[in-house]
Amino acid sequence: MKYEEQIAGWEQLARSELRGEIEGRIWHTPEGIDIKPLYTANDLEGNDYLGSLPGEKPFLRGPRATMYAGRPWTIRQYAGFSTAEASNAFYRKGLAAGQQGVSVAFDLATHRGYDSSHPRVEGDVGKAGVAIDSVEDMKILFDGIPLDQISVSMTMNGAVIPILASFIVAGEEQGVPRALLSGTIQNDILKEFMVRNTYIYPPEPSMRIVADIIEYTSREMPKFNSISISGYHMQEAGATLVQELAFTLADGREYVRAALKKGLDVDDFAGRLSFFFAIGMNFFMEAAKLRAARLLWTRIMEEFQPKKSSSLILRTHCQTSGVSLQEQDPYNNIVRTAYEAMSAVLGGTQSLHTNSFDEAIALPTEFSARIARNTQLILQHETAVTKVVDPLAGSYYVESLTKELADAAWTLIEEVEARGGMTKAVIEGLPKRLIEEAATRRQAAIDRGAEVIVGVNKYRLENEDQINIFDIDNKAVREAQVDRIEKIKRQRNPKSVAAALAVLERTAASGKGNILEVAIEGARARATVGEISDALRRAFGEHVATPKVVREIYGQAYAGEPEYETLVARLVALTGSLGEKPRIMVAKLGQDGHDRGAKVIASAFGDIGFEVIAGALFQTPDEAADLAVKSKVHVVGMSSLAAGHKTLAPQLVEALKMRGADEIIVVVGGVVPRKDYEFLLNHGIAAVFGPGTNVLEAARAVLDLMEGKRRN
Ligand code: DCA
Repeated sequence: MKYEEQIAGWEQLARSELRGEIEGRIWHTPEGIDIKPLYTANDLEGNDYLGSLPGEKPFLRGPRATMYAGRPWTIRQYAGFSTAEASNAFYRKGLAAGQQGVSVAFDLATHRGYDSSHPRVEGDVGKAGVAIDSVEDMKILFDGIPLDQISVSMTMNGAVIPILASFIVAGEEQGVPRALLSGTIQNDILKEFMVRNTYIYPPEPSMRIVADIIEYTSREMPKFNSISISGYHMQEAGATLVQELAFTLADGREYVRAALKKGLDVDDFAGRLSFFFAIGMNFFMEAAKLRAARLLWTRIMEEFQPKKSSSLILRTHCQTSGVSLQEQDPYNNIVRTAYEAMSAVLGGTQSLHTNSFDEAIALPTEFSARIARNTQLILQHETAVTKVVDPLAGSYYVESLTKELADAAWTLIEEVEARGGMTKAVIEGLPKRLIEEAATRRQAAIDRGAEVIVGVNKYRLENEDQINIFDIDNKAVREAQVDRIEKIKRQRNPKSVAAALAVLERTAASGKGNILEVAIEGARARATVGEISDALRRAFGEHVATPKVVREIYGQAYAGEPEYETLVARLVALTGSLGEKPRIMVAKLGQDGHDRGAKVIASAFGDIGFEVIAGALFQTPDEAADLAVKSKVHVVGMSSLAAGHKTLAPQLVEALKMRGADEIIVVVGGVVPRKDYEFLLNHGIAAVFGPGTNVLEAARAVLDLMEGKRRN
């Protein structure tokens, strides 16, 4: 029998089993790729990418010939909290227990270039990462960790200059010359403007900083990866895998161009560009994504005509998905993370972070961090996945997916190109809008139950035991940091600090010279992270984003559904009795730039019928209260994802009171552990919406509160 006839026979069988059309079983993914129930050899027709080998162009099957059979991926757990001392102890324990590389999470004050003593960062110091104010903190952070043997990744973009400069000086003072430092600096500013928001300066000078770092590290630090071009945060913000793939690679292309513009030879730096992707729950598609990423990067790099084949290779770190973790029934997260880790490994990652099961709620405890690390150790040592290179190759499904993802991402990459490249597209806001639309669509699918999340919108437990979570005494950390800053300022030579900062400011303003090179002198003289950042602020100014909210995505997904229509009708009635639309302000306080949740809420509430005022990022409680009063809002919804809620929410309530606006209802949403609810409710917060809250339920609760107020 011919293969075609065999397939026709299968289709007949399938139709009788399904008692209907196979077409009804096609899964229309958010990527716009239709997944069929069966893939056959026919699906490989016209697929030009089959038959390549790992370690060879186009590197689809892996950047190395032997992959994990030669050396397994690096187990690199992202961590950091509280003080440098506390984080150092955590790293050393992790390394002793099998972790193979360090990955530093800095707190948001550091990210945004503020010293811990700055009044704007009171709620942020030491919370979602470690507080680093100077070389002295950096030396403590790596005390007893030999920087010539352990590679260190630092997730830093906004304050990348003072942090990398301090790291280089800390290495020197540890006896490791910069040429021997191995590791990676994230240094990927474009995605900050799109999704992550820990930028400081406007896009153009920010791109110069990226290029200066590539120039300096390619000349002085041959073992150091100058950038980690990151799609991770895009997927976390709601991007589809095609968007993540396309925008990340388009960012990469832009960075290469920025470096070439500095006069560098492509072969001098391309081999030290690295990438970073998220790995979510779509098991095969995620593995295919990494294969497609390598293929497309080779295609992009060939345009620049490098001579070395290493300049064509995409090497990547991956992290399991944070948004796939749930507060409800949290041990399920161990299972989710394990599947995601397996997918990353089958896709051929070079380095991997596995999330801890409690990370939807708080920072990992020692226990949850151990399980996360062991998830990788078990993969490396017990499952035998390291024995064979690219074991998914040849799978009809995975090869088709790889091609479909590559084709779809390429179309989007070319669209960005037609608009003049990624910097322009970012300034115009295209990627941000597309990602926010995708995020809102996905939230609607979850809220409607079209996408099942076990333990959240299906199979939910009636009673949940609370798990132990890790909390940080933010006040104590801040006091310790402030003491150390004061001590450094007493001991350093003020003249050399002032001179170094003046040179730095001039170098930045003039457009000539290398900013990192001169900043190293500042760090050596013990200028702080805040002072170095301020010198650059004086030269470059600061970036201020205007928040925009997408419309008619959430509402459309619910069109005609009774529970949605009932809510809309309640809104209409309340609008009638108020004589105006109910106004809600969505506020982001402190340095927390994670605004996916806030944007989705703003968008959905707008569709339901509220008038939504989107507050700017990084407001202080006083600034938010001013805006709320000026905008005459009925409700303020504060979104908190970086653990600042216990400090900032009560301050917001107080600030409203001081302005005689206690009638404004304040609700808090985001990553708030249950054990903090009572504290917040006792401090004037009317309701708390934790992770996994259905947006319609939140809207209903806000309406109840408003109607209750009106009845009283
Ligand atoms: N056979 C022989 N040598 C190998 C093999 C193999 N099969 N696989 C890897 N190696 C070598 C590499 O060549 C490399 O040496 P080199 O630096 O001298 O070239 C060394 O082993 C380390 O391997 P690599 O795959 O580069 O892994 P990492 O050092 O962990 O780097 C990378 C991974 C993605 C490039 C890096 O940018 C990184 O660690 N990123 C992490 C970013 C991060 O943590 N972000 C947090 C959010």
